[in-house]
Amino acid sequence: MHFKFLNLVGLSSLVSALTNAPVTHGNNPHIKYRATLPGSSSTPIRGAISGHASNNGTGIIFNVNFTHLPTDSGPYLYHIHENPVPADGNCTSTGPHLDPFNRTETPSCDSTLPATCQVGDLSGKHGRPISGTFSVKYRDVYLSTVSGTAAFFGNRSVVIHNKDKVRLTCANFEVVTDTNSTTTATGTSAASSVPPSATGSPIATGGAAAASASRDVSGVLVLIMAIALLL
Ligand SMILES: [Cu+2]
Repeated sequence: MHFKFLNLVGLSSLVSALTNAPVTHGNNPHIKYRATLPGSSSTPIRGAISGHASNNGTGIIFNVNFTHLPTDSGPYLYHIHENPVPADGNCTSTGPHLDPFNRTETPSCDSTLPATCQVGDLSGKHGRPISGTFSVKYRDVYLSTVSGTAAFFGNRSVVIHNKDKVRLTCANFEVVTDTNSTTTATGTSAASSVPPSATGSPIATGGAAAASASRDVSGVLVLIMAIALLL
């Protein structure tokens, strides 16, 4: 009975820790990826999202600028999805959200604990567009521009959903050769002057969560060893 209890505690800690995303480092500040929404006839939504590392290479700074968001379909959601958009533009083909640590959809993302959210759940972590123009800039320390890593987004897509999660528009990230990493897709830096608000998180979130994630992982390793000894 005692062993069973220990196993349950260990397993629940394991599940909890596995959902935490690690902070990414070593991202090249001179590489930028941008996804530009297509000129679709089925939605008026336009705009782009780009991501690049800051000079210290930790995490990714995103510049988001979506326009013409209809007033009757929000608050919207937008995510980085696992697969690229195929040539026919079908957003359904982008598959699920980028979720390399198998956190899955439930419970929904708690923006105060971003390491526990799906890596690709940008609106969950940083706020949902409401209507009109949505222009924000934030750092997400869980995505990466290092090709081949779990949180790499450069070969993936962004999808905007209405409030009922219907996929309205989507676009692929493509590399942008740009040594001036503060230039945004539209050539303006309006997003950088937007103060943190209910719909946008401030720069440099997640430090504490990251430290906690790393403690959790150590704890889990000890628990796994203990479980292995007990079994
Ligand atoms: Cu999505």
